[in-house]
Amino acid sequence: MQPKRFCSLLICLCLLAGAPAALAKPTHAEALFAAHPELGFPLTQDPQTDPLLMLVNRQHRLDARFKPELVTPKVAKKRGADIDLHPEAARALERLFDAAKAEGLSLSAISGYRSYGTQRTIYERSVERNGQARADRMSAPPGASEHQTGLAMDVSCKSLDHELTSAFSRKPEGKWVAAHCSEYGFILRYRKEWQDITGYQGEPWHIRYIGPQHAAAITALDVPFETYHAYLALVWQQQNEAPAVP
Ligand code: DAL
Ligand code: ZN
Repeated sequence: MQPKRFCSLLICLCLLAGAPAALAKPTHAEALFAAHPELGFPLTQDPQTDPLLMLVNRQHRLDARFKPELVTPKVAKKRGADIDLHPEAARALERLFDAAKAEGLSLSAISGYRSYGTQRTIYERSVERNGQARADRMSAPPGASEHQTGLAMDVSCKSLDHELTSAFSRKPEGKWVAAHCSEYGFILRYRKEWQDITGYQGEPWHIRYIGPQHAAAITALDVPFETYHAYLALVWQQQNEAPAVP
């Protein structure tokens, strides 16, 4: 290449590397923020440090020693299941199970808090049984599971013999959970249409507590938690921007 053309190419590349945000494609969160600059309620805490909004996935992992405060919710469960949860999530789960019961539905709790070590065992077994690629679509490596936060619960029902299967989404219990869990502060964390973002195939049984206000907002926006979390950072930034000096 002629030196002159090479220089022009170099200048172009440099300009692109330092391109202003306007040239870059907006992220989903930025587009969401442009369409919905108001959340509808004020954020009282920085979403990045709010313990109930903790984002845990492969990119945001927990330390092996992380262990939340835990209590055992008083709900129906599979025999022998470990269903401890963070206290606020546990109370909310009790309300959710009571409401389902009042509708004649029989939910069962299958798996709540899991330590780093327990998650490692589950993940390694899944890799052995299913191979790396398949295991990675179903199971989180240690440190990357929401179950370590104490804010996630896997739920099933009697008629499925308490199994965690995609058939749950077609059962009255699964439909009810999908339609009503946000009223109790939970979200369906892994919808199958979001697998490119969450990394996991659909899990209609995995619910995550984030509190009723955020659960209502994210449900209305119909986005995965990864996107909502990034969106909240933009809302927080706007909320805390100093007002312009006249
Ligand atoms: N099955 C979910 C992704 C977990 O292992 O936490
Ligand atoms: Zn789960």
